[in-house]
Amino acid sequence: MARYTLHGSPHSLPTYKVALMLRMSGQPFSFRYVSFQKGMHRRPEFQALSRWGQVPVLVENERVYVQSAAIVEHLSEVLDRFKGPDSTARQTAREWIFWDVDALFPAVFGCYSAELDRKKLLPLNIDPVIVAYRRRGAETALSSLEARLGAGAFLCAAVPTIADVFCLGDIAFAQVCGFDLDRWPKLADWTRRLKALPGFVEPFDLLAMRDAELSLERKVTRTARTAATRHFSPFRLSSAAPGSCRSFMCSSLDALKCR
Ligand SMILES: N[C@@H](CCC(=O)N[C@@H](CS)C(=O)NCC(=O)O)C(=O)O
Repeated sequence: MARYTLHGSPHSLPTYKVALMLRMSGQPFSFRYVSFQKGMHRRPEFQALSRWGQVPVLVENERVYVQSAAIVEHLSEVLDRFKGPDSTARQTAREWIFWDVDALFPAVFGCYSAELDRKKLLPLNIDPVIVAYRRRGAETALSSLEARLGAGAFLCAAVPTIADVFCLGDIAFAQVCGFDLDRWPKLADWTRRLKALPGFVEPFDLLAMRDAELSLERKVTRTARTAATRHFSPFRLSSAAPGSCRSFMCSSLDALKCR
């Protein structure tokens, strides 16, 4: 049986999507926390692992996989989960995932960093005009999802596919950002049904800012929530070296002082 190790951060939406796919597929895995603040993603051992120096990275036995969308599609094949009933559903799922990477993820990600700023967990000082602009962008993406959801159905078929799992990862973070899904009734219903599936766990109940072994038996809820909250709430801010990271998330997270 294959052994899986996921390298990433609980604040990384793409990391959560891969963790969710593993979890909802009933696949145990090891989590290795990559601390941006400690510059772990710049260390030679991580750079050797990750072609673009980004999380998530999934190691399956000895082989390394990067890019959350490609990882989730690979997991679907090897674990034989959420594949879709036929080639049409599989192609549609691929199209939804590309849409997510293109539209939903950047929109929600922009709101999540603004949310960290609002909670004074990051010294970003984002202009309220920019925050409103980002929230409008996310609302557009959520409305787009709403418009294409049929009553009772999943995105590509009568059964959930990787497209549902992948988009759900971003929707869970949209809720963390305070979006009330009741404004989008079909989206709210779709989210409820997906979250009721075996293995679903909310972002900070699934991953915390520490290494972990996630087995099927593990009671993640209380233990991980406690750990995540402990690390999440009392973040102290420290100055990040400006421009030291290639991505906004990276530079944002670099500003966190994690204990
Ligand atoms: N397209 C990538 C995006 C991954 C990504 O943006 N990762 C961020 C954290 S959420 C990262 O590692 N940033 C560090 C950097 O770019 O230096 C995926 O879906 O895996």
